[in-house]
Amino acid sequence: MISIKRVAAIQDLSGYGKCSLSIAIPVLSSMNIEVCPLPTAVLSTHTGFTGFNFLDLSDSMKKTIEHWKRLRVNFSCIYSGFLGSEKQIDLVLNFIAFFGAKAIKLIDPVMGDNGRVYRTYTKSMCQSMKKLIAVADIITPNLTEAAILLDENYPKEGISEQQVNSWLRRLCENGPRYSVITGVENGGYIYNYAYDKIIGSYFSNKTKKITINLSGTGDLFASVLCGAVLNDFPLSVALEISTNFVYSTILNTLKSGSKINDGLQFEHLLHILGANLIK
Ligand code: PXL
Repeated sequence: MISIKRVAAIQDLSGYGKCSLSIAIPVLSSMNIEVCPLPTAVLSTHTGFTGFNFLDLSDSMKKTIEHWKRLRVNFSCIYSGFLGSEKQIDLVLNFIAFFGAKAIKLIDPVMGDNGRVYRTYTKSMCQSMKKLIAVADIITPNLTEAAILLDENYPKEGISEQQVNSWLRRLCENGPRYSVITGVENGGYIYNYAYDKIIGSYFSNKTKKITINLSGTGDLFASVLCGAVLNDFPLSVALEISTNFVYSTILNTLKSGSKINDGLQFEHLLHILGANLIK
């Protein structure tokens, strides 16, 4: 019998521009993980476009969760990303309380980037996100989100490694074993940093900064990390796999000549994720 690990992926479904579920489903599937999508919202595009259509699915989520509860579905992992409303943070907390005992809880506290909060995120949603990371095992904020979670100002002029390490420790204080801070720019490189509070170890990986920020990279990073952890790679290796895959994808996107708004072009590279699994 070939067993498969199952992930509840709680994120939006955006039709054009590639983010959230349109990244998580192909990435995790190509890493031999079954994805059960629990869409938080349906959008025509991600919120970086003007005039996007946004359908909040909080009520539908509630019914789906009740159905899954009756079916007693088992999940190896609960992975949340972009949430559509404050109510949904409570729904995810409730989901974790019911399904989370044996599952790895990976919370990507999607709220903003480059020092700016996404348009649909209110101040009180950002505050409530602190409750959600408290029940996580792994969190993957970018620098903007880490600053929000720690009530710090966004470090516009950059941040030292010592300071990042202090932020990583503080992010773990209220819950998660592992904290990751993604996309920290320094000296022409982009760093992803991680901390394991049980072992007390810090890890980092860097790649050359080759472009302005492309949207969806945080979602791609978190999805690959999720798949690597579920394939039993230690966090340090999972970090390296995710960092390298995001870098290859950015290179591929630029090479393809596709417009920035078309989103990340990762499809040609998915086979690499499968190949990584052969140990
Ligand atoms: O990439 C994060 C993200 C996810 N989902 C939606 C978004 C964004 C960022 O803009 O708008 C709908």
